[in-house]
Amino acid sequence: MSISDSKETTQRMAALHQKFAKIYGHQPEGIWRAPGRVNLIGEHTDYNMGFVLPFAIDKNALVAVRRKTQLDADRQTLDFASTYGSGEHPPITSITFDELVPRAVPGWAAYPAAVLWALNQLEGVELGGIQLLVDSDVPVGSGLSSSHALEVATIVALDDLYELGLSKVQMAQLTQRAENEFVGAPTGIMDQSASLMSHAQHALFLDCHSMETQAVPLPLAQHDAVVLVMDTRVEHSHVDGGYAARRASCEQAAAALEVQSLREVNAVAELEAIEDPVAKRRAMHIVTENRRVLDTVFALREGDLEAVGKLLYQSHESMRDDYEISSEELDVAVEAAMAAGAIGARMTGGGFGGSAIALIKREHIDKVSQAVREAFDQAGYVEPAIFTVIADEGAGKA
Ligand code: GAF
Repeated sequence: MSISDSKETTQRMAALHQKFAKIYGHQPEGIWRAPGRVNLIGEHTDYNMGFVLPFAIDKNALVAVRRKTQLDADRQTLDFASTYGSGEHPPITSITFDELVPRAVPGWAAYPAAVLWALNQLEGVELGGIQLLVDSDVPVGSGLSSSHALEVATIVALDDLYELGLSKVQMAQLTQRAENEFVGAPTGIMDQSASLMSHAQHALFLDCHSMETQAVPLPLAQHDAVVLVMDTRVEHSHVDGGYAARRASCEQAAAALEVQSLREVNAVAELEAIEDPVAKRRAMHIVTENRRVLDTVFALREGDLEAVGKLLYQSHESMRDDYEISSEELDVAVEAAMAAGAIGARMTGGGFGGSAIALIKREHIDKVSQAVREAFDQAGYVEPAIFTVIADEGAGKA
């Protein structure tokens, strides 16, 4: 069973239906669901055309949508509302298609708006006004891809309602365009792909160059193991400079090596030709991380969780030392989890805050959680949010 069938989701859906009717005075035409993700390994490799290995988690965005009709007075406006922290009467953000301009929509509404904008760029597609209500339990700013969940829920809803017949790859590419051009975050294609293409109890092995995927079984139950998320509650954002700077360094390194992307570099020795020491270190992470993804897929297929754990920790070291995207809080979480017996641990997602993950034995959940909480307390950090996640099914009609 996946979370989409769970009692909790059914209850959330019923509440969303009711709230939609209350806010907009109509029933929604349907509710669509898109999960957040954890990236097991393969960080910042997506925009280098490399390999990633994320999985969708049992936390998701739900989007209730209704297309406006001739009978709606303001039938050309796009109305967005969210249940998030809004009490009984959430405010409605209304914009016209004329106002649907890159970087012009503030706050969370930028994400569904970005998707409408991206779809409208397609030849032959002309969307009308809609009413949309969002409910999400993917923690915001925690590196678990809350914004992509929202974009993906919106695109699967609109694809269904307008019978656009988009493939999952097209939807991933369109949401990437939405994020890059409309929201202004220069992100890759991993997060939306994970939300769209994942399968329950599997990780998604994605080649970001060919967009080929393989579902890799996660042998967690066999080993009585779980994935623990340690959200540092230090919010991160990809619109800020750090992410773009890493991307620019990778492009600089690729140019120095005269290759299209760092994906084409197979051996670390080839990096000697890069003169700039920072670009060289960044490229070192990408080249070694691509290799670690392939090795992790192999180890998962062999059922060798110890080997997976080692690769996760090596990935963390590489992000801390070569890519320099970790933070003190993430390092403390990872070290405390490892010292308390984790099989492996690493920061996950874009970095500069957000979450780390630990691969642990189920019997160690309390011990590891407690150790991380104590380490945060001693360091004077805010209390982390710690919870286990399961690998869930990708987006669809709820
Ligand atoms: C963020 C981005 F959105 C992804 O595209 C990816 O680059 C990730 O950071 C790092 O692996 O989540």
